[in-house]
Amino acid sequence: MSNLTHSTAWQALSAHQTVISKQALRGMFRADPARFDKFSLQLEGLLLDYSKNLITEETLALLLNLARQSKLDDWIARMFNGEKINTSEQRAALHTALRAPRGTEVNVDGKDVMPDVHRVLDHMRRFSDAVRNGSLRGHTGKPFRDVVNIGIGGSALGPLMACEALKPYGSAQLNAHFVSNVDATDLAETLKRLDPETTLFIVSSKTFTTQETLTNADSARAWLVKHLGAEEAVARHFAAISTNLTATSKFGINPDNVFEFWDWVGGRYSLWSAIGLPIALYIGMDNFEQLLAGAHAMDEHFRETPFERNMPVIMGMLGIWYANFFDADSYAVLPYDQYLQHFPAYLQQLEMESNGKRVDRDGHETDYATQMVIWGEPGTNGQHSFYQLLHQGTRMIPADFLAPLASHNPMGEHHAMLLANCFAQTEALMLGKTAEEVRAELMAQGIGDEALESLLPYKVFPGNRPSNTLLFDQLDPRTLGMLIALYEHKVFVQGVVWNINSFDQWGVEFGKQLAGKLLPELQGKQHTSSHDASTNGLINHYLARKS
Ligand code: G6Q
Repeated sequence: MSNLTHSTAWQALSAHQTVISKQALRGMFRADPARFDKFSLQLEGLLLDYSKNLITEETLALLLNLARQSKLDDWIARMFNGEKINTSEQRAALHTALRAPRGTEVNVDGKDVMPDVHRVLDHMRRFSDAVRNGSLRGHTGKPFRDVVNIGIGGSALGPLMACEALKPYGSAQLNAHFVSNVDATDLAETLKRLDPETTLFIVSSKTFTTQETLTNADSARAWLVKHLGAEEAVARHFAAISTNLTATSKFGINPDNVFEFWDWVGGRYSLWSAIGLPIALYIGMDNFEQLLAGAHAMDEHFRETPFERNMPVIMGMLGIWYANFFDADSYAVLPYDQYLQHFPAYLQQLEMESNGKRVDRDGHETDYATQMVIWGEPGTNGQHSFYQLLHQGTRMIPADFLAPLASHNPMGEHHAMLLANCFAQTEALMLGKTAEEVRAELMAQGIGDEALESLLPYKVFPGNRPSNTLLFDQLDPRTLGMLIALYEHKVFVQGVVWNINSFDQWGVEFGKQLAGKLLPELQGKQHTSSHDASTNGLINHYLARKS
């Protein structure tokens, strides 16, 4: 048994689970009319209602004991202070510094990183203003109309999600596009719609060695040069964001268009850095700074607030409750906001790449579960497909429901309907429908005894299915910043309790090596026998069909 599962706090939760699992949320609400007030929190315009969880005040106290036992407060201080908490890569994890206000001091290796952070933000402002006001133009003198971000994973998902989420703040003159996949279809379908004279490419890559990104960037450059008939056009139509300035200059990017960031910014935590340039171009730098300010407000909340009222701590510990004491293995994120359509995909990377690990900080395999599978789709669409399983499947799937109180697109009764669906779903998941209720319903419909009894089991809903609801006034840049930072810190809390390093990603690095190794075999003609039978079979089938 590991120290964690052996610990008093863990054992107390285990014992408590057997008590709670016999109780029903219905009853808990009936017994305590103040449950919403007890189990909800507010930060500015963001409300977290966590009352529809399988918890009592005692549960919460026990969960927070576990957080304390894990020395969460020390870890929070270590992260914010720039300690090298990403031990397997010997790096700090300082995304919080990227959104700290001017005048703050944050040291890494004895050097204050904040002047560099603000130097790059100033550069982003100059560049995005110039592109947006048309003073920076393409090779033929036309203003830019389309920005294509070429990047993958952490160098794409954040900006893609944020540009979609903040569309109401987006420029009418400038469109943002995202090309990630090495499948040429991604680039080809994007370029089909674009005019090379008015297209700006941003090559986003922390390492500037990622196969997909460099391949797409080469092909985009060839397209541009072919259509504009001049190699010099590249200097005006390409910008780069990277920690690897040698590689960007080798690619031929004009140094004035290179935006730097640093190894203490993890890919999936990088949208606050220069990686956010497509966001700044699309919504303007003032709005981008609002996004940073929202995240900073959440940072301050996370750092300063006692655990009992700390949103990321509460959300993180509830996740631990279900993953480790109820054996939940997946978690749904269900935004009732079309603009948040990419939010579940963004969180998939943030959560699963950070905490999808089975070896703890001491190098031992864990004897407890870690990250749950994260998935989701915007409501109400999901209600017409997978919600069936949420209501009546055999698994417990905790869920976060997110919704704005006001729509950017007020139209008839749409928004009231949207919210009615959101609230009705969490209520139904919690309450379920008992056999008595179903019987009464069927009798009222005049269904005869025999038919009624045979139909009854299918119409019963067990309920007791937990959810959080996050409500916010409207999805604006500041609120989005708060939301993203809330989930970043929730992930951190869980990583601390699970005693894992949330900031490395050896599984992703492994994938990068593998593709490079196999490529020459597909490019050649030689029959292969160096792999397992399945892989040999697939390669040889491809080679035979190719020729
Ligand atoms: C993020 C991961 C990964 C990374 C991509 C792109 O945390 O490390 O998703 O962002 O593999 O890497 P580059 O930015 O180096 O191209």
